[in-house]
Amino acid sequence: MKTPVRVAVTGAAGQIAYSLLFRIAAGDMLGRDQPVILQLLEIPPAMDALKGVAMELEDCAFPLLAGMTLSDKAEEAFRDADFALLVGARPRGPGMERKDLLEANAQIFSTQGKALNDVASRGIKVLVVGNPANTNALIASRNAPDLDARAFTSMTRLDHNRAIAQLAAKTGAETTDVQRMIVWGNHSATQYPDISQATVKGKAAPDLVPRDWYEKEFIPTVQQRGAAIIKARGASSAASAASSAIDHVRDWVMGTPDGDWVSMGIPSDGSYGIEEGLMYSFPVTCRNGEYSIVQDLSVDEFSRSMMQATETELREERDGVAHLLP
Ligand code: NAX
Repeated sequence: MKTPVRVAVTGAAGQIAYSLLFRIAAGDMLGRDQPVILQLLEIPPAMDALKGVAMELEDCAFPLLAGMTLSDKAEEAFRDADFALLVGARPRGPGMERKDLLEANAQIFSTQGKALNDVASRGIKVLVVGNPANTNALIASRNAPDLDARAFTSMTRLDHNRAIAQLAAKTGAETTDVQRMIVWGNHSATQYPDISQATVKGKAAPDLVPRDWYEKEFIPTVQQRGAAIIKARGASSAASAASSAIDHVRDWVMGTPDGDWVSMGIPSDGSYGIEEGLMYSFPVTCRNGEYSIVQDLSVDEFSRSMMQATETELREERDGVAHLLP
């Protein structure tokens, strides 16, 4: 048996975690031969609920669950962590403006970035799920100067998976028939789900669907899917978000399949003209625990303007929290 790895999860008593933790402990994220120690972080009022979740995890008698810690202190939860899934965030309350939400979360993620910097494993991989995910990841990373900036990523895999499901449904194909989907930019309504490179059973996707459907139905449906789930379910996406977080980390660690790629929010290196340093979603391939941006894809005028619109929003979010960026 391998040595256990330490996986820190924040917001561990929340909705997403209620699905995520059980999948991690079952081995879906890091493999069926990789024991894990879960290091769970919550805020003090949620510690009782967190104890309940921990009792249920215990009751599953997962063979791979090698230990658990529960804490309301980031320095405890992140100690020696090999992975951190930052799910906990402040939800938008009544009367709260977008900038208030950004500010409240910026405080949380600057504190957590500092704690990761101080106590986490130097080889840590971080996935930020809590919204606004891209900007929260940027803040955490900038507050962790001793860690590799590339260790911080944000989740657009749910958007990527949603886009695959929509295209598969439209073309009467299986999701596994769809390859080379891209989600560019922010995990928000400005994201650009791009099928220009996508294939369905090896055929170019743009040739299989009407342009009108792509621009007027597909893109808005993927962009607004989170809101549609809230309307239908009365609560935001939880199990699907957890499943996508599992996909994100698994592919980062174990690699992407030959001939395909995934979308991840990562620090821009200036590829495709996107401002360096912004936490922007790109198409990436993963090998040996490292991701690289897929290069030299053709970008037409429509795509360029969509990619820039979401970049502009990310710049504005970053500028709004500039005082918390060292
Ligand atoms: P919940 O409100 O059910 O759970 C969040 C949990 O985080 C709560 O238990 C809360 O006590 C805890 N928390 C708050 N501040 C904390 C802190 N400073 N340290 C540790 N824990 C803290 O929300 P849930 O449905 O689980 O969603 C979590 C986050 O994911 C939200 O920000 C949500 O907007 C975001 N999402 C991101 C998605 C993505 O694709 N990137 C999709 C799904 C989801 O909307």
